Amino acid sequence: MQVYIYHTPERVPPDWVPDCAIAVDVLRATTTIATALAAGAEAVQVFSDLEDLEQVSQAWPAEQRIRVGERGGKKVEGFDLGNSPFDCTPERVKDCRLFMSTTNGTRSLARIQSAKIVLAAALVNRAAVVNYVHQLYPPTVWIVGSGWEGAYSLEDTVCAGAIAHSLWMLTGLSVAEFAGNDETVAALALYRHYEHDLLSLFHQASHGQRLLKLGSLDDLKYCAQTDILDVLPIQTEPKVLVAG
Ligand code: 3SL
Repeated sequence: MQVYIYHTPERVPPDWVPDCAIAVDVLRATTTIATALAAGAEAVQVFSDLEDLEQVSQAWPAEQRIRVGERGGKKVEGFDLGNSPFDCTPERVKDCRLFMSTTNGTRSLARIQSAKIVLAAALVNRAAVVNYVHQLYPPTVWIVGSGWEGAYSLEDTVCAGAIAHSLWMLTGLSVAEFAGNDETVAALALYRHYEHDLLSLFHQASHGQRLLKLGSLDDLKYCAQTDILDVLPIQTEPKVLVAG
């Protein structure tokens, strides 16, 4: 198995489809997706474009649809929810489909939709994703961070490093055998440096600071927890994820 980390969807090679691709947007889209599916949501359907989302969700029964829209860290006007994992309680989301568009995370999922296996991962569900990938043992794995509007983000890199680190430990391979690109080696090092203080890294990250200014400290604390949800968000049709 070889693991390639890409910092943003823009960095993904255009002419190559991996055996398995994992989208990461730890602050906060993939954390929210994992939380919603763990709370019993029927599925999460992702959109890059808000108008497409409104049109497609219109065909769904009103009592079973929740429209999640975030731009710049804030809820989109007229939508049911913003992108906080705390909104995804069983009372609110059970048996509902979330129709979701966020600034960056849902674009990463759209970018990797053609991979043979598509997963969404965050720190909260890292172990569930790692165990599944290790059992499957696909020859090529991509971990794709979402970044912020095309730019690198610390929090997605440290989460990609956390996933890669657990997987690497299970494989018993050397770093040279395991790492498909330099980004993977760098993400492993970043994770090992911060693994016992992920929240402090989130405080330093520019998107962490953006969320703190919006009053979302509790979201940062929640998203910094590792392995608390045993849920595997897996794509069953393009851009639709269910609990596997
Ligand atoms: O960029 C994204 O996709 C979001 O996760 C950003 S936020 O954390 O909801 O602000």
